Amino acid sequence: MQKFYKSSLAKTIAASALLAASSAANADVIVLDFEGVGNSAAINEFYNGGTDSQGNSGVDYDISFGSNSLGLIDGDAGGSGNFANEPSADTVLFFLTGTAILNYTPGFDTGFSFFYSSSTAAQVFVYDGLNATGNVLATLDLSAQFSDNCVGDPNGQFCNWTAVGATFAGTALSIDFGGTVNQTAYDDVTFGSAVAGENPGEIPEPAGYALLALGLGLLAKSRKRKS
Ligand SMILES: [Ca+2]
Ligand SMILES: [Ca+2]
Ligand SMILES: [Ca+2]
Repeated sequence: MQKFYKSSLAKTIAASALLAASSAANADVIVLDFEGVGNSAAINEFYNGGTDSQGNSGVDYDISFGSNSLGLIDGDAGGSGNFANEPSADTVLFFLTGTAILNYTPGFDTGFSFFYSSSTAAQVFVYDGLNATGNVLATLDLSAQFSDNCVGDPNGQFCNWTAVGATFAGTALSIDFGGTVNQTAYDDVTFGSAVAGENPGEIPEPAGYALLALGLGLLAKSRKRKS
């Protein structure tokens, strides 16, 4: 959390870091963290200017989810999810029944990526047509890794999350998460980059730390001068 008190120096640093980040990053990268989607709610038009099945709405990215795509909140946060250590707490994407297809009507290019936790090996396909039609532009391979080397937070059996991504040529219009129904959860689903969770709107940590160190250095100097 941000502290209530913030010096003007910190504000200037934050503003310049944000400027540097936005000019360097691809503006077309979109990361869906599913925060704000209701527990067991069909995501529907949550990211398309509408709402999920419980009336919640998110940023309008023109991304429409099929009615089988559900939001799931961690049991430790009051939901019914059996997971832990999710990359963005406390909500993830999963599919309970049927086909698991996502349409992105404006299309996206360059790459696709996400974090997943799965109890089965599976494949996710990126298509250049809507509703999983046309050519397969990329295939992402998932392995059964859900409980490898991890514990709950404090509860949750699906506690291991792995980033997976692929680059491709052309324009993608849909994703087929088929074959992973009720076995796999997803978070920080990323369009336009093969690096999951890469968000051009976030201030990069290394720059923040470097500037913080600079600030501390100045503070130390001024203290020396006084003594
Ligand atoms: Ca948990
Ligand atoms: Ca959690
Ligand atoms: Ca999340």
